[in-house]
Amino acid sequence: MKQSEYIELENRFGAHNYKPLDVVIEKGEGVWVWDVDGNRYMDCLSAYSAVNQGHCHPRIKKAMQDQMEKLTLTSRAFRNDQLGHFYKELCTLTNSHKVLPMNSGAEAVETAIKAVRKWGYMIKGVAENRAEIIVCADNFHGRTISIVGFSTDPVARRGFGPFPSGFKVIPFGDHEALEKAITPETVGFLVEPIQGEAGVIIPPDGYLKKVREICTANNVTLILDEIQTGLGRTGKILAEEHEGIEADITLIGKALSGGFYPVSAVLSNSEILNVLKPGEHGSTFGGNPLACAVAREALKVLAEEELCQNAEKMGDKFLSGLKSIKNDKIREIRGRGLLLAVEFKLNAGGARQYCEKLKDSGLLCKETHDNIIRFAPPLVISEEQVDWALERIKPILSA
Ligand code: IF1
Repeated sequence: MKQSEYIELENRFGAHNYKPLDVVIEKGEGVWVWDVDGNRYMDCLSAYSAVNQGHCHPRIKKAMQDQMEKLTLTSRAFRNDQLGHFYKELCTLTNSHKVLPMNSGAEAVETAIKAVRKWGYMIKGVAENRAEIIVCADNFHGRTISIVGFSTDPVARRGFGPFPSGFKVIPFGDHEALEKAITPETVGFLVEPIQGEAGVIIPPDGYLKKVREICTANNVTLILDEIQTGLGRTGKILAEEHEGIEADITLIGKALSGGFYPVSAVLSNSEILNVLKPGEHGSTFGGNPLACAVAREALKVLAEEELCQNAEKMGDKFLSGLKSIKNDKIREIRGRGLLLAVEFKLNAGGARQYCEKLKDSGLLCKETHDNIIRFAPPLVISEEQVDWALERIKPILSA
């Protein structure tokens, strides 16, 4: 079948809630993917940071195959032999006390919202139905009704109301705004350490440290959404480590399975997660043995292949390569680890045209907003592969 026929098929029978680049991928390995015509591309998006370990990592594949031969799903009505090991290994790696397993990132965010509200009523002593959660402008935390309800992106929200109340929006990167917004009814502050969808927006140095202090001083839980920034992407297991802080609740997903399966988790301490009692929260697939086996191996691969270290090293190299590009149309080039972005000026005619050209030269990239290109290859990328990418990116982005 021709690429155009695959595309026609999708367009005819599928909902049109995406506008993908017209490349039909059928195979992936490491940083590479191949389309149905056999053309090879370097994946510079990593499924939005879900394939940090590289496509079809052989060890994760083996773990998944082995587990699926034995047992895939029990539901949480019964116990399974993978769950406890998964909890313990995840807690050890992330320095957490307790885990609540879910599937998608949005579900982890929803879970955190439920947990901090309950904590607010049971422990902090907020009056019933008064709990308030502070979030940031230009946030991206997922697509459910309550999450899009506190989005500031009109496209994400428009036409989907009414939304749950109890959220207050402040600017990102402004700790004074947080201090001012907190009231006795504030139970949590939900924030991304680096805003991904907003265009890889890195807050001022010291922001998270200040935020940590303010939350502690006011008995407000700090909820870090590390679904995109976590698990090695920025050069650390969690991006919070860059400022030497610890969130009260950390959300991870995406690369927790290396892209094999939807696995997410809420990481927290006992005081917060113990407020959820039997029957108050759950998920048919959350914590299933297949998910646990896959995630356990995905975490081992991150640690044993030293992918944080590689992300830091290759990220520095990639960033300095990008920074050598001279083009008046570029506004800023920024990044941390292998989460990088080139932002064009608003009058540059958009980033999509560059993504199309990059695709034709063998790199798959995605614009975010109209004028920003994100570069986020799998963390297994080698020095030669970074050079390969830069050789192609430089002439295209210089033009
Ligand atoms: C889509 C963006 C990335 C996330 C953070 C929670 C979630 C995400 C920080 C929800 C998901 C994805 C979803 C994807 C696009 C994408 C994305 F461009 F929109 F922002 F990664 F950069 N918190 N991000 O980034 O996780 O429920 O999807 O598992 O197409 O919506 P999910």
